[in-house]
Order: sequence, then C-alpha cells, then structure tokens
Amino acid sequence: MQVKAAVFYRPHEPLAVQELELEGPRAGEVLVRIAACGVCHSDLHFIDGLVPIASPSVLGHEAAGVVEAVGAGVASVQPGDHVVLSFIPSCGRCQYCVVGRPNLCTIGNRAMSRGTMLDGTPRFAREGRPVYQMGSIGGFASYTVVPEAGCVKIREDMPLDRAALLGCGVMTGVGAVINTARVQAGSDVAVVGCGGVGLNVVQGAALAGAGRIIAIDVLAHKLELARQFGATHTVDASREDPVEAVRRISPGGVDYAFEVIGRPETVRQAFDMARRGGLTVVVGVPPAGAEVSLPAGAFLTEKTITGSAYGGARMPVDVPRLVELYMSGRLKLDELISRVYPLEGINDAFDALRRGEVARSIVTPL
Ligand code: COD
Ligand code: ZN
Repeated sequence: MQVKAAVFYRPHEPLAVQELELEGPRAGEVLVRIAACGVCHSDLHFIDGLVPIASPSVLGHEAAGVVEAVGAGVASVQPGDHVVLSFIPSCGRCQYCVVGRPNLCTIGNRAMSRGTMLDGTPRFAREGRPVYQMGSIGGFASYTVVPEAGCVKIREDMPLDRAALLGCGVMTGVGAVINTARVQAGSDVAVVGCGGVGLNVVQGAALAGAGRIIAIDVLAHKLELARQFGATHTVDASREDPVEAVRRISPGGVDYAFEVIGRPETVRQAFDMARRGGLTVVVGVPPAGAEVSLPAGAFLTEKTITGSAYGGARMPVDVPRLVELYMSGRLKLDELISRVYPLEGINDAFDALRRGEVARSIVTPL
C-alpha cells in the first residue's frame, strides 16, 4: 500500500515527507495505523549527526495506533486492537529474555539498531529501494509494519495520543527509576536534564515516594514543569554549580542521581551528586565515541554507576501498568504534550525540540 512518511536521508537536512510503498505484514508481523508518534531527542541525534543510522530511514520510535491486519501466526493481537509499539521487540528466547531482561534482547536490539523487522529487512520502500524503520518501528508514517513482539495491546478507553508517550519517554524515564534504580521511598533523588524523558524520571521518583526530588536544567520553564511533575527542589545549572547546589540541598549528596541528557560532563556531574554508596543511573547516551571520566577515589566509597536502556522495560508488564496509573489519575501524560503537529510539520517539531521549547510534541500522521 502507499503511505505517507517522514524520511531521513542524511544528517543536517530536513526530513522529507513523501509517499512510500509499505509491504503487508509477513508471518509474525502486524500492520498498524499510527494514531500518534512522539518527537524524542534520540530522533534528533540522528538528524544532528551525533549518532549514525541506516539511510534512508523513517524516524519515530514513540508511537501508538490501531492494528489493521496481522500476518500468519500472530496470536497476541488482532485487527481493531489498540497497541503501544516497542522499539526493542524482544524474542522471548535469548539468554537476556530468559533471565528477565528483555530490554537487552539480542535479536530485538539487532533489529532495532538495523532498523528492520526480525528477519533483517524493512517493510518500507521507495522506487524499489529499502527504507529502514527506526527502532523497528518508523512511527512518523500513516501506517507501519512492526514485529508482533513489538506490539503491546492496551485498553480501548486509553487515549492513543497519550498512549504513544508510553512507547519511549515515559517507559524510559519512569522505568529508570522503578526498574533500574528501584528507588526506595524517602530516599533523595537528583535528575540532571528535565526534557521529555527527564520529566518522567521526576514523576517516577514521585511515584516511588522519593523524599527530596531535585530537578536540574538550564531552562527556567523546564524547571517549572519539573515542579508540576513532583520535583521538591530545582537547580538552574546555567546560574550555579549544580553539584554544589545538590550537595547543599541534600547534605552529603543524593541516594540516586540520574543523567537524562547524554553528555559526558553531565554524566560526571550526576556521579559527583551521588552520596557515598549512592547510585548514578545514566539514561542519556553521549555521542558515538565519547568517553566519561570518573574520579577513581570514589570507588572506595562504594559508589555505583549503571546505564539504563529503555527503562529496563518489560513492555507487556509495564505498559498496562502505566496505562492503569494514567487512567487512575496518578501518571501525568496530558501535561507532557506541549504541541501537536501534522506530519508535514515534523521539521518544525524538531526545531522546537532543538530550541528547548517543548516537553514533548506529538505528530498525528493522518
Ligand atoms: N545541564 C542541565 N540540563 C541540560 C543541560 C545541562 N548542561 N543541557 C541540556 N539540558 C536540558 C535541556 O534544557 C532539556 O530540557 C533536557 O536537558 C533534554 O531534554 P530533551 O527533551 O531535549 O531530550 P529527551 O528528554 O527527549 O531525550 C533525552 C535522551 C537522554 C533520551 C536522549 O537525548 C538520548 O540520550 N538518547 C540516546 C539514548 C537512546 O537512544 N535511548 C533510546 C531511545 S530514547
Ligand atoms: Zn526516545
């Protein structure tokens, strides 16, 4: 079928909104009509040339929609079902899936980084040439095909535009707190970077019952938003040294520090904000080839640092839980959506993200 999509060809160029050919779902795959797809800074990393990606590619990895058709053997969803898409379609059989770490799935991560289905090929094409799918999704399109393992069915009264945000920002942020760090009630938390993902770290910390929640950003309106999402303290890193400020607010440092930007210097800041025995969780990924230096003496204080990929997501468990939290008024999603763009407005949406104007924008392709 013919679909409309936003296609990345090379860094530093606007995405091209154009017609593509979409092949129907093969065995184990699902055709989804995209209701909404969030605009995440990770998409922007490709456009800004910080991280390489297969070209051409349909970007967009934070999407929800409605199942239109299923391929042979698909059992977990059927036409008409509402689904949130996962950018790591876990196989359920590799060593990581078996030990309960499906976000590290060997096959899913390979497909995600290649921008293909599990068989190594994408379903979009233009003039007979393959067009890849970011995160095995390619959500900036009117329709896409995804692996069955990348679909999580949700209840139909959940608004799909809100549900889209669960596909990356909310899962990554809330999951970093609840799955990766397992933040304890009453403990102190610092969050460096309060964009679409960082705000979800803040609200994850609030959900976990953290004591002090210190939000750090360089933009006053992001700090304002962070308060809405549960921050008890804010630090403007453009005005004062954020490490000193955090250590003043939480004497000795925080129990958990999260980096949610993807820069070596802010990873170091987060590490320095953590107390003796404290945990630093790196959610952001610095540009390819970057290195982070840490003070070796800190190891004597049993400080720990870890990455968090996709918030340690176990999508079939976590997505329905997040939906219930939203439906019962305990998870903020409405407040995250700053702007809604048609597919044709996608480059404006990226410009707004680059300028730091939005928490999240969503694109509604149809
Ligand atoms: N100090 C404090 N805050 C800062 C600083 C600084 N020096 N520099 C920038 N900020 C703030 C910005 O003002 C902004 O509010 C925030 O940091 C960044 O937010 P966004 O909205 O631009 O970015 P997000 O939240 O959409 O994305 C953050 C990620 C960490 C996910 C992303 O950038 C990243 O590192 N992606 C790579 C990892 C990845 O691929 N993850 C899987 C898919 S998301
Ligand atoms: Zn993302």
